[in-house]
Amino acid sequence: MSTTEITNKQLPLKLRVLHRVRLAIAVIVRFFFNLYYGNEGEKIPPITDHILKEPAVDVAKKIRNKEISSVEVLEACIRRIKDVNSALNCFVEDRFELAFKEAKDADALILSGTKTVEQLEKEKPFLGVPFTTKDCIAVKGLHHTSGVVLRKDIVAEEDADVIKLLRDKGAIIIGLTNVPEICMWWETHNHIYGRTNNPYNTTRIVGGSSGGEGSLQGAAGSIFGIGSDIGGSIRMPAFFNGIFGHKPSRNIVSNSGQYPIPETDLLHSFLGIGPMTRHAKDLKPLLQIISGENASKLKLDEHVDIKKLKIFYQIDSESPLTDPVDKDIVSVMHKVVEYFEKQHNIKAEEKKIDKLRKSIAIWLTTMKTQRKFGELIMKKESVGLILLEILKNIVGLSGNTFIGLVTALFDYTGVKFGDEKYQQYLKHREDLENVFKNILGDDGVFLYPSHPTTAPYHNEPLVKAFNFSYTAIINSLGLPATTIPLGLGRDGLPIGMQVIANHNNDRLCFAVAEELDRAFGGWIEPQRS
Ligand SMILES: *C1O[C@H](CO)[C@@H](O)[C@H](O)[C@H]1NC(C)=O
Ligand SMILES: *[C@@H]1O[C@H](CO)[C@@H](O)[C@H](O)[C@H]1NC(C)=O
Ligand SMILES: *[C@@H]1O[C@H](CO)[C@@H](O)[C@H](O)[C@H]1NC(C)=O
Repeated sequence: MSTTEITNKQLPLKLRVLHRVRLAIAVIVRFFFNLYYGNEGEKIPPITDHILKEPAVDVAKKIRNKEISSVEVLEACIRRIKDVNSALNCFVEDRFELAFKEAKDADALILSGTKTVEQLEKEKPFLGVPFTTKDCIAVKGLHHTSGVVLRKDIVAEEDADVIKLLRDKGAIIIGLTNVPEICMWWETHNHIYGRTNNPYNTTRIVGGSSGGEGSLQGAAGSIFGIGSDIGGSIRMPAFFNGIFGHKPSRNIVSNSGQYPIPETDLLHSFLGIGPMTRHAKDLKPLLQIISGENASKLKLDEHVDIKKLKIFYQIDSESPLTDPVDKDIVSVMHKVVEYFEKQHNIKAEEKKIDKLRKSIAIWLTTMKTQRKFGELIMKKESVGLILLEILKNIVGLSGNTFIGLVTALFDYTGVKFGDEKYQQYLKHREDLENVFKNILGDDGVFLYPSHPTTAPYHNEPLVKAFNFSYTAIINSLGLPATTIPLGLGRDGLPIGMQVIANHNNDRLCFAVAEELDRAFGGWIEPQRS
């Protein structure tokens, strides 16, 4: 397909005016948020246990080779969690005692010599490695609230499939991290555990919904994390907290044990459970494990020759509903393009995919189901009850978050599940999927912002509601995508981008992530100076 076919037309005047007005409002709003939040924020201490800075695969190797014990690694994680959690409020429930028992068992197995190091590497590649996951992914014996007050006493009776698969390979789950109410907003805050803060600057959000996990991984509180992503819930927190995060290709990783469970096959195809790590090289082995029997579809062992990749990029979604992309992000994406040209002689091709302008409308519409959003967060719901709850919220008496209630209210407006408009958007989704399939082929990757700005102040997403379109549209298309950290911006907050590949070509995303991890420095310890 030639670029001209998909070249964007001049925006209509109405939209250009709307865009200008939005920009003006954004500047004014930023000014007030600056006045309110523009303080130092809370400090977090430096990392003292060096093992926390290492890739999970290296930690696993050291444990197998008896260079460090699993118990020692676990102790380092617990010390770090205790050091940072008062400032970050990212970690919400532990199973430290059980984890200690499992770590001792792992060490005993290694010391017993009943298996060779090679056998252990093959059968239990993450033996003794402590990890964490978000509260909405079931861990037997721990709470499973999804940040919904009505669910505050619910305890999971069984592990989610991904947790089972990881434990089977020797990894040790040590606790849960915070999420937004029902995992449906991009600031992590709920009325059970409160609000989570960004390790690079606690006045900023961590993103959502795997926001507690993003914050904890950014702060190096466990060796790796597992998140889930239906609109950017892995990739936004990864971006805001300076780590790698991968949303797998559709229908590869089992969603069983995640709450809420998607209602339809289409929504299942949007949702992906995936790894969140400080090092790119951990992504592939972790996806290999959590894909279970589906791993073979991804051909993860096949070598990827970077020099043979086709690289495409687009820096703006062209949407009048989102801000222009921050200049630090634009500049670093250009540096990435230059890097591939210099190092690998690949001339990246810029795209202007016009249909991306519809991203947010496509996602919001195709996310609709018969179930009302409010049913997930309220005992009984109707427009009247939602309005009443909003009043209660304003005086601090509601179990629901403000944004949760507003979302429930908006659910009553606009397109209805199954109606003519809905069908039209299904068609738009399909068309856009075909555009991407044609561009990407079997050897293409697409570089695109994970988000247009660095981490906003707390509550600021309320006035930037649609800025998550960059990640959300990729869920609708079922494509694999990895957020890659690329240093810090002028405000000291992480910047980066996402790399997208065709269905089941997750290995191309990983090859690019590993290359750029080496070239651009990857994860940077927060508040290091
Ligand atoms: C997000 O929205 C806010 C407010 O409109 C704006 O300032 C910011 O730059 C936006 N970023 C993007 C990409 O939309
Ligand atoms: C956090 O952000 C505020 C407001 O932008 C700034 O004044 C402060 O210096 C930042 N703190 C750190 C630790 O960078
Ligand atoms: C494999 O994929 C199928 C179809 O998407 C899914 O139902 C199943 O849960 C997956 N299996 C695992 C182990 O992830």
